[in-house]
Amino acid sequence: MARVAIVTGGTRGIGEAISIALRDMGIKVAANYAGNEERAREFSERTGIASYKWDVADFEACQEGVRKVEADLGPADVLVNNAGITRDGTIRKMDRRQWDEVIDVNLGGCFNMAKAVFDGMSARKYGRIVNIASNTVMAGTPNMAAYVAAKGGVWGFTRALASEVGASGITVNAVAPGLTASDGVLASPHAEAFDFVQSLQAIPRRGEPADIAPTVAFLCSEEAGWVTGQMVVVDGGHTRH
Ligand code: 4PL
Repeated sequence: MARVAIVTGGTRGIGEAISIALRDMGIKVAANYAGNEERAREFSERTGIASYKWDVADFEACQEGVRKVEADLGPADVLVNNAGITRDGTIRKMDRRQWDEVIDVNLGGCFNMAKAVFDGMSARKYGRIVNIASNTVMAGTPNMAAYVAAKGGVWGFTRALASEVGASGITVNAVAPGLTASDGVLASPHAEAFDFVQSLQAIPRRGEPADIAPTVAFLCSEEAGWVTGQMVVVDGGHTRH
């Protein structure tokens, strides 16, 4: 039986590349998205991958979304927590609402989705969970404190959860991309940072979503069963962790 994967934020950017990589491994993929229905429709038509709308920051919506995916495709074997947002600004400019939005999606979303799939994975004694972190945790990138804090939380959550669920046949790992030419980055002021960031990388070129997906795909594979609690940095050698 083909495995089933849920990729949050799976219709755009790094998530889109991950959805396609998992599909190409023979996995049945459900690509979650929160906002852009037009883009999700275009993605599904182009890739043959089903897309599902819910907000990962909403605990009940995650429960409902996973129920719907599992009714359509079968029990979830793989979860990629990729959905993420940022609200940038200095600490003086950042307000509490922006902080909460970023923490609720980037970190709360990982918790909500892990809760939604855990009972099923545990009952079947098999699961692969990959959380997308960021190399900003090592770089301490300024003017995005909420984002960096949330991604540091993702790293901690990954290690704690891995310890809890290893005996249930579930691995939990994180992948930390560097600055990547995703839809989100290209639509933001971070698109101006490529030249500077490239000058810090061992490999001096722009990171693309397709550079990130293969590492995620490996950690989602059955063969990766002895790797858990880890964070793999995939950033062209920008940071060395
Ligand atoms: C190096 O994850 O990893 C900017 C924006 N610069 O979101 C990121 C770097 C950004 C990053 C990121």
